[in-house]
Amino acid sequence: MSTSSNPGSGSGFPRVKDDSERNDVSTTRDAPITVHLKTGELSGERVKSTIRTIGDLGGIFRDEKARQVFDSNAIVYRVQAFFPVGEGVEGGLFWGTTFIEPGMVGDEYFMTKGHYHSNRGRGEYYMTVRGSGALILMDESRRTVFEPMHPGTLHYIPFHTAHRVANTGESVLAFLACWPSDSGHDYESIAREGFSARLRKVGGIPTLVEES
Ligand code: M6P
Ligand code: ZN
Repeated sequence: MSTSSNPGSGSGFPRVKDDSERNDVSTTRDAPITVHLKTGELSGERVKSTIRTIGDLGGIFRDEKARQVFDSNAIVYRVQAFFPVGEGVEGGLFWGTTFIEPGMVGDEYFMTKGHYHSNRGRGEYYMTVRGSGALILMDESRRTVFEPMHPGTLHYIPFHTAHRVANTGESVLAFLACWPSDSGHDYESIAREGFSARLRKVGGIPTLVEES
């Protein structure tokens, strides 16, 4: 099989033409992505970043007054991701790292918004690289459990399962993720119904407390 070199690749790596249509073997060869295994940091010109601040997380934490005490620009987490195909394309895979700052809102740990996949029949992998935390999983019968996260722990998120991560440690929690490109994010169901339990610090220990 020919491995034709990309024209115009004189200096460094050429830009891919159209990320959303791309489906060939040169996707990462032309524009490599690297993962720094100690920190989780992704690098490469096609890495996209998103930041979630305290101001973006209204309605997520139990203690809304405690959330409002923070500067609304304070960063709770950021996500770096690589989307080799367009969002919603069937058959592709996305890759990302999420970095959650240490902190508490009331007795709840800084955490991600959490979501179901819009396409409920899609699973996901998470793998922790730095810090400590908890992956909170809720199935569609609203049974909620959590898995402790430490460097090296691998977490399989079954399909039909809402997922959210809390940083229970005193340093940044970083985890890698891989999910299908046609998963989508359903935040609305979480906004409407929440998780059936919250991970709260009780007597110094992360504890799942059922919502009353
Ligand atoms: C992981 C993946 C992403 C997700 C991110 C933050 O990197 O699951 O799809 O966006 O965590 O989680 P959330 O979207 O719930 O804020
Ligand atoms: Zn997901």
